[in-house]
Amino acid sequence: MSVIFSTQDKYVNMDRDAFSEEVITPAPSSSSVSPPLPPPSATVKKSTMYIILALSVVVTSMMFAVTVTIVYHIAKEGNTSSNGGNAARSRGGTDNVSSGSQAHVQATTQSPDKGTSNDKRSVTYFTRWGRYNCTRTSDLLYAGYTAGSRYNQIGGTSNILCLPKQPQYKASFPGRSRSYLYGSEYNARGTNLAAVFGKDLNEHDIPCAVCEVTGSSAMMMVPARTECYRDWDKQYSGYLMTSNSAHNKSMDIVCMDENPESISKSEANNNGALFYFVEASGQLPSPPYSRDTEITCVVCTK
Ligand SMILES: [Ca+2]
Ligand SMILES: [Ca+2]
Repeated sequence: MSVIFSTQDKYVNMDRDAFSEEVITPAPSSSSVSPPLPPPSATVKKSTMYIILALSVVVTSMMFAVTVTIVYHIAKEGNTSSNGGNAARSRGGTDNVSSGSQAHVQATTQSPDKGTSNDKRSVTYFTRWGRYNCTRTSDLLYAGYTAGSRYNQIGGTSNILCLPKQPQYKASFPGRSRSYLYGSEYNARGTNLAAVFGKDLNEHDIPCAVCEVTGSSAMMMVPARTECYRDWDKQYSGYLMTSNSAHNKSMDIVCMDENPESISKSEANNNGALFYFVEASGQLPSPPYSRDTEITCVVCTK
């Protein structure tokens, strides 16, 4: 069915159903041609937030890792240059350091060796003539017999030795020796050994002891003294003794302990290396040196 609309009013001849259709369904407006975008849903918003958050975490982690790496390399280079500088200074390098710094490095390098060597390696020794034992401040290394050449021989040695009680031998070929060592005796009959030592040791053989002193590095025997000079420690004092001036044999002069001992059962007169007191004579100033007085001695360590 069709209806007639006024042409004056822009009536047109239209199909009735079409007209009804238009009444039921309004004609699309200009806005319906370009409809607005629907608003983002809540799911889309959350996803975006998660992505942004993840990206932030990744970027922050990367920046942290880069920072840590840079700091590590800077610190490593600092240590390397520091060690290199010390090494160069230890080798006498020419890097720009103050003399004070160089002195500190050298002192630090040398100090352990110096301390160890001075405290633990320093040792000296002396022979205590006329005794089997050592002093309070020394340790016995060995004890034995005082020996030398015989009093009436021209050759041989002038040294006086402290022979150990237990010798160690190598080759043995009897009869080919051309020099001899003898035992020794206190032989100062004319000067009255008993008056000096307080006991009669005439013809008795002489013992000896080799003593070591830890913590000291020097030893000296001072003649004509009973006390040490400053900063030296007294080990023992006694009397100078050596060979008789009228005998053929010249011998070392030794400091015999003021309280001597003798080798057991050595009273027989065997006349090997004979020891006598020593007295001042000749052009030595008198006073203070006096004739007929036994010259003293002291053994000191430092
Ligand atoms: Ca004897
Ligand atoms: Ca004798």
